[in-house]
Amino acid sequence: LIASALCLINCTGKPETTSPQRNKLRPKTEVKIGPYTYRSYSGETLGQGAFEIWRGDKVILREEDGDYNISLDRKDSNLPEPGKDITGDGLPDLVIEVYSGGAHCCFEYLILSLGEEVKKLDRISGGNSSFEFKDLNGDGIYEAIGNDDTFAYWETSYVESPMPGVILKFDGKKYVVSDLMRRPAPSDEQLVAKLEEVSRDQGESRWGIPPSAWGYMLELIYGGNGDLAWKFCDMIWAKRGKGNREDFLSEFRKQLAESPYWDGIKSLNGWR
Ligand SMILES: [Ca+2]
Repeated sequence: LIASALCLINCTGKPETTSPQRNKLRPKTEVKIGPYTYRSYSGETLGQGAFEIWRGDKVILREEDGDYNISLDRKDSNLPEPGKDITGDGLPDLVIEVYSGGAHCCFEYLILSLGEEVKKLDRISGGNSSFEFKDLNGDGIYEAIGNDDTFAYWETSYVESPMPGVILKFDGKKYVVSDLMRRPAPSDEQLVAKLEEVSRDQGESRWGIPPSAWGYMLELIYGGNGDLAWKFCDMIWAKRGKGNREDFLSEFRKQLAESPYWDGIKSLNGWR
């Protein structure tokens, strides 16, 4: 009720946060892409900027309450150059990185198609992770490369939290887990070497095993070698596990299923 009441006041006129007294917007970046002009603005504090897409004298798309960046805003940018077709349909695209501010969180990537119409193709929520857009396999369609922060703060501090790498591809409609994430399965020797390394890790948890243990399990799962993750868990548990391993695994699986990439991770591993 409160939300809709506020909307009646603010959604009809200029939103309160952008009124001159509250948050003065300063022009930041302007670039022309075909018939469109992209304009971004900095707010008084980080995370209070805005962007607009103009066609002629009309604003077609506007968003605010974020820090909006395109590749021109950065040297060595992780984003494609404005207007570059990254989806393979021949139409220009624009990737806008949205940063909401705060100590860590949060990055989002808005992918726009700027053809006859402006279309929002997808919005990737990176959470604590930034993403890089790059054509990894040379097919002309850009992959989005980042990390999954589903396990941030899980059973440990932020710095010790594993964040497995993800590679997303555009499937014509949205960004989904790419087969490029597949890694060759480690040999028995490699698994044993990893076991030695992880057993020596000083890191602690209430489960006895260090965060690097489930970090490596995630690395195996995110490389399509999930069945070896359970094997590795047995191995490390025999050395350092505390309490019931099945309880740990059930909590771990529950957290894993929270991942925004869970469906793709399941098919990568042939799990149902
Ligand atoms: Ca395109």
